Amino acid sequence: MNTAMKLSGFALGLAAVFGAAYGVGQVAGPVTPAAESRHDDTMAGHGDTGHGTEAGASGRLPGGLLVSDRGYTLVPVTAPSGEFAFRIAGPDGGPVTAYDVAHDRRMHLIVARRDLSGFRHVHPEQDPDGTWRVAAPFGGPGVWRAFADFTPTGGEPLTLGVDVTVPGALTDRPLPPPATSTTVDGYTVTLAGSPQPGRTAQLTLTVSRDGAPVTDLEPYLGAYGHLVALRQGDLAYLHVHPDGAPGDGRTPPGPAVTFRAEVPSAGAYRLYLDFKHGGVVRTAEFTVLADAATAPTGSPAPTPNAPAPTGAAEHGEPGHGHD
Ligand SMILES: [Cu+2]
Repeated sequence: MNTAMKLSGFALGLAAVFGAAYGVGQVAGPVTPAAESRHDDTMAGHGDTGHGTEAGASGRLPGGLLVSDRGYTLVPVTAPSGEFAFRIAGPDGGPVTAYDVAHDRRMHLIVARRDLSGFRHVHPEQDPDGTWRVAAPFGGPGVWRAFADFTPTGGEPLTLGVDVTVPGALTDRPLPPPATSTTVDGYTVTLAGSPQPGRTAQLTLTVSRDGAPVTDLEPYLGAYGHLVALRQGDLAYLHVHPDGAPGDGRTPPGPAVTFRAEVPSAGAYRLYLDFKHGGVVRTAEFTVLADAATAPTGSPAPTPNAPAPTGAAEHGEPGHGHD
């Protein structure tokens, strides 16, 4: 199978899942509904017959909101101090031990603090009994959301989420304001495009260093970039992969990496781009507003559950863009 087609199809499939959830969000959440959004024909290619009927039939939520879905449950288990361990209980109640490889790994664990001020993407090791273990994935005290992103063999791709509290002094950090440029570790990453509720939007991230475009990005987990979006307020999870793949003969290794993403509602989202260069994986972060047309420029608060920040540069590290 053509890898590029497969990756593209995967990303579009995720977009379709978020689209399916959109109708649910309209009913359940304090979100701004987009007027009668319509799927384009790429969605039709996946057999989508319209988001209303699909949402009603599947009842699917965005990824990461559920600790148990379609018979699979994320179960944290007791672990030595600092380590995070969990297993996935399958439909028969026993631990799942067979997983498909997706993007080079059988298990992707993404952790983010509930205030979106910390993010890591790690790969746990599996014990023979099915328990997954990873050393110290959490970046400090607070309430963290742990997302297990995996495909059980014989099943569909799933993202389950669970809260994990790391004891210590808690500092709630406001979400940085929206920005289209950020820096991390001497790299500047710019964002073109903005997510649209209920519609597939193109997001292009361009990497430079010292003013020069980076044209030798390295493949990381089978792609030149991985983009995770988390919705402020409930951390609804979206993970998309770029158009094109390393070695497909048409995808240059930077400086631009293009994604197609569909978010389930208006609101504020934090985007995390993982990219690899010089043998090191770095994460560039952005705050973006979906449905920016209805939100005042510079305000990250288009919805009642998105409080305005009281200050900038609160995350205590370089790499966060601010206006
Ligand atoms: Cu991963």
